[in-house]
Amino acid sequence: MTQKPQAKFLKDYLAPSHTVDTLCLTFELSPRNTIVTAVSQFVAVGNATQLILDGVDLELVSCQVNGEEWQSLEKSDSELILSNLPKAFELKIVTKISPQTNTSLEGLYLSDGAYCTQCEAEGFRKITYFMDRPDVLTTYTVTIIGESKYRYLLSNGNKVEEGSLSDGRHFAKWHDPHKKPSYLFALVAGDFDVLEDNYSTKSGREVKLALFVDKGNLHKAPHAMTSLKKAMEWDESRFDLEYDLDIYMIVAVDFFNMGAMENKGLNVFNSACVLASQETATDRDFHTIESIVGHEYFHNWTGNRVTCRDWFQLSLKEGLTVFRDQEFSSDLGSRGLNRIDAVMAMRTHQFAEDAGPMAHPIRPQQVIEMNNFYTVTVYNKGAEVIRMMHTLLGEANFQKGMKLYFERHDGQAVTCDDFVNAMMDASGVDLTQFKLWYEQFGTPRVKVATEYDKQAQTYAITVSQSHADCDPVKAPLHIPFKLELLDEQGESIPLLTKHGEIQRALDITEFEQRFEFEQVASKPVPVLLEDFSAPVLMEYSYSIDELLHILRFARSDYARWEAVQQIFMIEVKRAVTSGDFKLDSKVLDALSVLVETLDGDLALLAELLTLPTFDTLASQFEIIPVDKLVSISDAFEMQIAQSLQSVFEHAYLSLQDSGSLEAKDVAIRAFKNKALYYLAKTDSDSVASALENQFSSSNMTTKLASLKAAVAAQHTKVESLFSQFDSQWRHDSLVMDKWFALSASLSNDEVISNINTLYAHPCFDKGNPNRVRALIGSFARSNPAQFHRTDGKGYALLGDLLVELNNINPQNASRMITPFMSWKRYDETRQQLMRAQLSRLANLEGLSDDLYEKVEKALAQ
Ligand code: B3K
Ligand code: ZN
Repeated sequence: MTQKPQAKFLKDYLAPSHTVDTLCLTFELSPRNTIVTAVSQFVAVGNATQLILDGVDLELVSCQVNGEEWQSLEKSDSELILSNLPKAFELKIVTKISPQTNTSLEGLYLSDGAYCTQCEAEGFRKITYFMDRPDVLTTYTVTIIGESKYRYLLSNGNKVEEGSLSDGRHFAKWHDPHKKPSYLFALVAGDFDVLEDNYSTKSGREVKLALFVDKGNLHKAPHAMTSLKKAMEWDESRFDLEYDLDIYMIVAVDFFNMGAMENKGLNVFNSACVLASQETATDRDFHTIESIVGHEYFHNWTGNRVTCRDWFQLSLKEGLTVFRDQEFSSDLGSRGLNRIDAVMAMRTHQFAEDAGPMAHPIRPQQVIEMNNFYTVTVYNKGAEVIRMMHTLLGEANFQKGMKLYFERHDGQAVTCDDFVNAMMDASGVDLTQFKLWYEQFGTPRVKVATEYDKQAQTYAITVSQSHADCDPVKAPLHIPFKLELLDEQGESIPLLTKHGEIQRALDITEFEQRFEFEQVASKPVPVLLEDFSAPVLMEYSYSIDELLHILRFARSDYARWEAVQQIFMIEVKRAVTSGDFKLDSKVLDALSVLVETLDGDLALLAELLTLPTFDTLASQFEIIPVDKLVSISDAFEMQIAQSLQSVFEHAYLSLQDSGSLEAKDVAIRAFKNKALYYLAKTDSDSVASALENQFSSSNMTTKLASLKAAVAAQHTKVESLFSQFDSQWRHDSLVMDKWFALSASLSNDEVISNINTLYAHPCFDKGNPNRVRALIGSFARSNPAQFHRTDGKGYALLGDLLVELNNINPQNASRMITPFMSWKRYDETRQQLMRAQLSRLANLEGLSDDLYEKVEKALAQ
């Protein structure tokens, strides 16, 4: 019997037994027989005579210590243990690997014929035996030898040599002057089209920029290049951080498990996060690309120059870098819209993770498969934790903290505590209690009660925090609680207390705290937890009128959007209990006024007109009333469509974008597409031609919106639009992902057999994570009615796929299992059906560690 996978614990951390001075790697590339020679200089720390190296799926060819074939070695599936070693020695290890059969997309693999690597978190061990842990930093020199058809031979740092070999192959040698951990190593070999550019840093370093894309895709590269230059400039101006090598390369590949990877000087990107033209990509894609290019670039300091001591500290680099990319997007674009995006991710996905079997603190304490912890908790909640520090300290102190962090830790592998300590020491703000955010998991609840005293003209708010759904509960959390008080006219009331005016936020440090505001002339409407100033569930019973007041007057765009979301939530909950699916007419009137006046930012207006997603609504219920939620959302949307039909028609016809990517045009498109979405539901005569008209556009945002509207309205045009799209875009699989996603979200009974047919579509490939996510990910996520069918066919579809993916690509399988993780939140019938799929996986021969960890936790509930 094979042993069950074992968890690793943060508390067991031990510093490495050896340091490694330099590592010289030579790759002789061949699809099934790549030879990797690793020569490194080891020095024992203390008296260690034994060295444990990680290695998986490697064929050991030879192992020499100081030039001698080493006999004292033991080999297992995952380790090579060398004994009787001298204090300092040179180790030469030769291994053989097979990139072609590596479908896990981790280690060295082939993506459409090009060699590429993915080493984070623990993929370097699939390349050679090494101490594959982030606290072993060393200087890399890499020689790549390959056939001449692999025109570009790339690795980290600077190219120091290149040439031809007598057998017709060629080679390139790279040296990275910055010490780095193995997870940041990268190699790429292939033939590409290259977009080149330059950037001069503010201190005058000339940096060559190069973006490598598949042949024929050069016209889709400029946006990523522009984004990169914007990111470099922004990091200089906001964080005073400059780039530190002479070249920065980005390679786009089709087969990639995530969005992108920040390897030093050589980022590898999922082509979906690089390639964009207005014919093939939506405005949303353009935005995402800018933010991911920024994110990977920002890692150069927050992640690469200062890295993590161990993987439990992942949020040290990811939470901080997400915070930085969010700020980048907000400084360059709309702060309000970016905040809405961030909060949606938190409330829809992170709160669900916190409420499920995989709940973990932003610094997990135990892990079986590290790849399972690249989560919304570590990333997005991690970013919220950084944002709270930013709120508590203010921008100036926060920047002082960043500066001190780099002064202290540049070139080191450190912990989350080191980061918080730098913030604390630089600002003088005590963050001792705040550190609990790194330990506690679960979503805290914050209850608010208010009292107005007309005579005394005081307004008191009592804030209490509870942690019933969290673990471990030791003490109250330190919560920055932002708020605005609106008077009857919608003016902001100054927050005057006995101790002076509140500027930034209320400091909540106790289980219950009362604040009293003075000189409040009339009963205010409070905008509580403004800008989602802490990742908590806020409980306060607003009336619809108060929320409409906030919608009209709040200073924060986020708060206005949040007010509408709350209104929808209240209405949905009411409808679930009462069975009356009629939206309050006050709400329809208010929305109608917004559309009529087309007041303010149109992109925000489009968001204001969007109902919370199924998952967001579901998060409000202990047992999710699937069928009711689907019917209520449909009914509400239909009422909005019908009662706003004429204002939508008018707005739709009166607005025209000029086709650019300027914010103004993007906003017009967003709003018009929302209008079309609703108009399609009314099925008026003019709609069919509007749909066709938009569909014929060469702008993908406009075109796709028409297909989306037709799908949501189940319009008679759907079929013909689908087949036109297929024949137009079959040659471009990234565009076809949009088509796969929409095909899977069609809410009719044929969708499952349709998906089974689509598996055979020439563009589809189960080995490609983008395709799988587009088709099956969308089905499970955005087709609740069909995925949760009570005959279990939706669950079986996902279950079958997971069984296959377990062998092909465990990381992707593990990502795709998410919908099953919340099986306990459904009714008895659905619970049993989902449980059956989980048990089927639990009994699978050769279950990967990735799936094992999740399946076990799900079933243990
Ligand atoms: N650091 C990578 C993610 C690696 C995921 C490994 N399973 C991308 C990023 O967060 O920037
Ligand atoms: Zn990252």
